[in-house]
Amino acid sequence: MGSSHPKPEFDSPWRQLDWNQRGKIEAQLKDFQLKTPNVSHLRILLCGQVGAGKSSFINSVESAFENQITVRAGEASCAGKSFTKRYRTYKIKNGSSGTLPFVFNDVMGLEQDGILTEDIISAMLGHVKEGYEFNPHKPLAEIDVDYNSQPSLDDKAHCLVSVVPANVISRMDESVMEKMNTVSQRANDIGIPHLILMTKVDEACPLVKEDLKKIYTSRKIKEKMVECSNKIEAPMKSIFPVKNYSEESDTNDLVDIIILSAVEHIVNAAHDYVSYL
Ligand SMILES: Nc1nc2c(ncn2[C@@H]2O[C@H](COP(=O)(O)OP(=O)(O)O)[C@@H](O)[C@H]2O)c(=O)[nH]1
Ligand SMILES: [Mg+2]
Repeated sequence: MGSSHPKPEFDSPWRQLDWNQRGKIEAQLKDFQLKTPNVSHLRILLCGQVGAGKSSFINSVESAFENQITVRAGEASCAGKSFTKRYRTYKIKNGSSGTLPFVFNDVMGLEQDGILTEDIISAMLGHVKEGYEFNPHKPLAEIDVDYNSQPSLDDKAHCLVSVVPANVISRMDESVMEKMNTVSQRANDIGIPHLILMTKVDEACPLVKEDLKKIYTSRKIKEKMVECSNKIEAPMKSIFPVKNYSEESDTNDLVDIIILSAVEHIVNAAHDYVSYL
């Protein structure tokens, strides 16, 4: 092939993912314990446009831990309206013995007519009470009953995760990007880590769709990550390409490994943050 047609696949992966270590990653997460007496769980805030795969990611994490497909966080069956309107915390079960020491929050999509930037920031700072229904036309105000004026460390987010689908990065809405960048800038000012989940890698690259193990050898995925890095102004190392469970009826090791290793990085970043508070 000539230089105008670069090979669609690199000879070796540019990031390592051990495809035999599903059990090890899972065990590490299940055994993970917080070393901070003032925080009882790590709170991970997911944001992104409607249809980005936020709910699917939460469900995929739960599915990986439960060894079966679960659909607790409402997933949209078709693109369009934002399914999630209420602020909800998702805990993940740890066998029959309790829950894992990290939780996820899913907010309404941030497209036009979606969640307001100030509301995502309020959620990040712990001001939004559980169950609050976001209003795209009016931000949560200090006088509202759903406003938590004295959030504890547990109420605050310890990691901000932007969820961006690999197959729409090139044509992502300017307003979505702007909201995302405003929120991540704020996170950065406070010191809250910001990571990016680049979802739907299967939709972005046929090689990966066919064989998930090619996620880090696919030129297309690397290109998408670079594009993501430029648009969201985040370093490559903070971007995690993932494939969520979407149409599968059973879990499998490859998806589990991709999902769990992303969770591991998110949890470590959140833990680092609370460790130095
Ligand atoms: N092929 C594929 N589909 C996905 C992936 N993640 C999510 N989806 C699908 O995208 C649609 C929107 O996902 P959803 O989780 O509801 O997005 P949310 O609005 O961000 O919560 C659903 O039909 C999902 O099944 C992925 O990684 N690959
Ligand atoms: Mg959702």
